[in-house]
Amino acid sequence: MNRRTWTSDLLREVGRQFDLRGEFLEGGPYGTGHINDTFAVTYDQAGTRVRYVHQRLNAHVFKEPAKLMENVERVCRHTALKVRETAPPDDISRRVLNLVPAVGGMPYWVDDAGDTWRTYFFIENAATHDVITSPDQAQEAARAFGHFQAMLAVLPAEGIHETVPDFHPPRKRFETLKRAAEADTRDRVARAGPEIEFAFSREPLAGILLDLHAAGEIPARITHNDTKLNNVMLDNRTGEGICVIDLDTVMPGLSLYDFGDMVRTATSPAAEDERDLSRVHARPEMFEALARGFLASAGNFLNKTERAHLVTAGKLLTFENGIRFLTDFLSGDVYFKTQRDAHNLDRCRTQFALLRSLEAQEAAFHKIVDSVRAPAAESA
Ligand code: ADP
Ligand code: GN1
Ligand code: MG
Repeated sequence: MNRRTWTSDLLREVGRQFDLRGEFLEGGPYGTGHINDTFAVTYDQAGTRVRYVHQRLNAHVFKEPAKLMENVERVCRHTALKVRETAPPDDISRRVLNLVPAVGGMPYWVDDAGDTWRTYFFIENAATHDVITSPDQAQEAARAFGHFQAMLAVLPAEGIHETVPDFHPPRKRFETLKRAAEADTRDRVARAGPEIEFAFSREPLAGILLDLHAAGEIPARITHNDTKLNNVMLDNRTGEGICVIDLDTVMPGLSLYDFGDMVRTATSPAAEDERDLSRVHARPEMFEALARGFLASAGNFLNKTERAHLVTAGKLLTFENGIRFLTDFLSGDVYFKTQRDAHNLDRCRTQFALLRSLEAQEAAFHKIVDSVRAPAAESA
């Protein structure tokens, strides 16, 4: 059976499968994630409106949803304990994702089309931002992601499954691009000539962190692996980065991949799919804010080599996402959600424009890193 199109009735039905109280009032699609189907639903609980998030996992991307949900449950449980140690006692449940169990106690429910659903408390009075407008936002988001990594540092890696095989290794991503360009199954290579040429010209970038890791200079840790800035909730009143979300790719990875994706998503003032490339560039003040925030919470466990490669990581993740969008464009838009023709090609172009801007400012950005001393580290 095919994936079911969403209707209020579908959301009511999903709600009945979870341990929710009260009456369904309304619900609909929510957020701008590229992968899962996310819905916000509102219930009336004895006169109070309470919201939840239902998510239908992307079955094309996540082949083993039960294992993925084991990870998510484990990470939620672990971070809930850690957060209790440092968060204000009257504001704990907004600082961690809270899974609502399905009727019967499982952390998810599988519908008759075979799709997996989960439900979280809706984190109120906070928001995610697709484009970052102030250095404070960048610093807070980076601090929150660094804090998240610090919390995961004490989680035993053995229990964590690899939810998407070869998710980051950029050389593999590059090989996949090559194969897609050679196969040209959708006759799209002709529309992406300059982008393919640019990707090939930057191929050496793909191997830098992998080689350092193979040489034992940078360790694998449990990382988030999808630290785009709209995967952290910032408090609407104080601006504080209160909760890291989107835990589907928490698994062993490199810390630098996480920092690099923040650089990719916070330094440009333009949207990821902006068509006016003159608007795409890396803002030094945002880079500095990211470095400050990340080093404040992760500075105590990063080694010298990691610290020395923060700028490279930004370039690499921007490149990696550029080649992923390009690959998906060439393959017929099978992975990322798209809303228009050539959407993935537009996204690829912004990534490559941002990479050029990062390259042009590389020396200045290194100076920024040198000038940001890791403050006395926060404890996880
Ligand atoms: P995707 O994997 O598709 O990116 P996310 O888990 O990032 O899915 O969710 C998509 C968006 O939904 C987020 O960017 C955020 O705005 C919103 N969201 C997700 N979980 C919650 C939550 N528990 N409370 C409030 N908003 C949420
Ligand atoms: C996806 O799920 P979302 O929208 O937060 C993708 C990331 C990409 C990002 C590009 C599981 O992130 O890896 O970097 O799009 N997530 C997955 O915007 O592939
Ligand atoms: Mg997301």
